[in-house]
Amino acid sequence: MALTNNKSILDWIDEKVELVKPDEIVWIDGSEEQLEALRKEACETGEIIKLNEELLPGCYYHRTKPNDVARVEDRTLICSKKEEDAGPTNHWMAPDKAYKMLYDIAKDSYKGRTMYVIPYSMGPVGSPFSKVGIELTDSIYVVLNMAIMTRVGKKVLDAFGDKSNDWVRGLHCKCDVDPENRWICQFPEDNTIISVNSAYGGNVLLGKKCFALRIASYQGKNEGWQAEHMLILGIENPQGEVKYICAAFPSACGKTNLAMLIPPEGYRNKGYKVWCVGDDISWIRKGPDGRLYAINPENGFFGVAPGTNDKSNPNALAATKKGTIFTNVARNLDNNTVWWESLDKNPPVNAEEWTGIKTNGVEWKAEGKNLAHPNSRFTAPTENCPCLSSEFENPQGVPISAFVFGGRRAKLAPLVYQSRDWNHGVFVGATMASETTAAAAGAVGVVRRDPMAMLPFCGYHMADYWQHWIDIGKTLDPDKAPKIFNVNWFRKDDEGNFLWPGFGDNLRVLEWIIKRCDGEVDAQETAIGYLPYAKDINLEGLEDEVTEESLEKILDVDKDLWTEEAKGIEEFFAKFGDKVPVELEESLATLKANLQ
Ligand code: GTP
Ligand code: SPV
Ligand code: MN
Repeated sequence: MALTNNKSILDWIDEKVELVKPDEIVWIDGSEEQLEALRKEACETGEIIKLNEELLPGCYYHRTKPNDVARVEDRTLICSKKEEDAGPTNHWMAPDKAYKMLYDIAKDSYKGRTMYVIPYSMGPVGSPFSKVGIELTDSIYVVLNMAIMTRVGKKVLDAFGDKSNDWVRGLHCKCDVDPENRWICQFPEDNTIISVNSAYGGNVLLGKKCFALRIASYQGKNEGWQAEHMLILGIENPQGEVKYICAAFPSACGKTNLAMLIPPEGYRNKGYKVWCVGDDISWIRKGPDGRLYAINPENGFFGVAPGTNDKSNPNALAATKKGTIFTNVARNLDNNTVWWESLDKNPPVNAEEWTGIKTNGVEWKAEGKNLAHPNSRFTAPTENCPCLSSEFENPQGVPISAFVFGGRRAKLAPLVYQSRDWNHGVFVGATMASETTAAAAGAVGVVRRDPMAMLPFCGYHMADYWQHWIDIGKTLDPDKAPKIFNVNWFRKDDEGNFLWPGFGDNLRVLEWIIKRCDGEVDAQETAIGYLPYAKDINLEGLEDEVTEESLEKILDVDKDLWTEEAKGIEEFFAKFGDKVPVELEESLATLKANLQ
């Protein structure tokens, strides 16, 4: 039975029912009984496997098709009416043509299947930041993931009432998971998303990248707020004051890890604490006091499994110990638990690797093969996270002191630097580059520009998005505007070893950032912005790993490399013609002049 009388919602569902022809329609009410029944059903069909109830209570295992393990950027389309509105960095298709193509694929595709209607809220139900979506799907796996990643059920519809337009339509059709007919389409002007022939996370959990970034970035431009690919963390100092930072790093470049970091021992002893508000997406708007406030619109973590262990990210690991769905990791058949690369040094002997091949994990690894897919993921409820911020549910969000941009760059980008002002900070974000990762299909390790870590997620013209950043800055009192920084945890020496220990030790850099925000530490002015004096990064307890000399190496500005970089930025900007905001052109001119 329908869970709402909202006519715009019911009409749209009727239309889609007519198109895909499900045998049955089930509304997701958000109750534990209903979810439990769906888990049972999915276990019976083999869609998911129940894991060891003693060791991993309420946890399940799922495997996608091997051709369907990551986002597909060249099949992700922005279907604005005008091609120009999608801009040169998005793939575009005219809405009429896209609807026709998608409807041809979707037609009758639910025959013999059930349509699940998922009402969900991005953001706490009833928060002024929050937005509602309806996802139709024929996959129980998608329902169970959405129930972790978002707030779902009748409460969402009750709070929404009979408003007619401000909700996002989402249709997901698993079809045959055919990569040749896979399309992830956003229609920003219609508040609509259609995703066909995939069952992988970012392609099908429509509340996440499709809505909370692509559609929401467009909404934010029109409504005066921002949707960003940013984590949110709070740093509590020994006096008990908490300062919040939002940080944008491209996919699989360390957001989840930074958001949940455990302070180094010396900091813990002094009383420092880190609180996680979000690990992937921020919705940001100006508060009544003129500062920017951010919420995490999600309710779960869809985190990268490989590399997560009790040293690198104990908080994320703890979050996966109950009520979690694991996708494309390996399964230990001796005790029916999960394993992935670098979880520990003991790959299971009796294992099933991520595609389901039975193997001796020890030998598999010895042959240099991975047991888990490099983009294997866990879907864990935020409430499981030991360091979840008490402000996580705050409908007003948290005040932001600093924005941090960063990426994976073996060379060039120093450990940290600060922009000269807001507009220069927008330039720093707009010109970020990073090595590609397994989070998207395609080559890994290739440096590409990824402005604000939004290259795959901006729902409109990238240069208009930069202009939106510039315009937001104009509305902020400079004293209240977040300060903008850039970091790089991934500098390598010529042998390919990381030059910075990363993970918990990144707090040492965040401490400098907070001190800069509070005007408590000097910095050296360089061609690219303000860099720390090596003495101002606290290395206490790190003496074996980093010396002041080696730190100076990753705090350098190599003029030749940066001159090359400025050329690369110029070429990049050329793609956008005269739409590049004049403020960014000015920053480029200043950079070039500074490097002379
Ligand atoms: P998405 O969920 O794809 O948006 O990614 P994310 O930005 O949340 O990335 P995540 O924190 O999951 O990190 C991805 C990979 O980077 C993992 O394998 C981590 O182990 C590794 N990583 C994270 N932080 C650091 C760091 O400070 N130093 C180094 N060397 N590796 C790191
Ligand atoms: C990313 O790729 O940035 C992710 C995972 O956070 S996904 O939801 O698949 O987009
Ligand atoms: Mn992400």
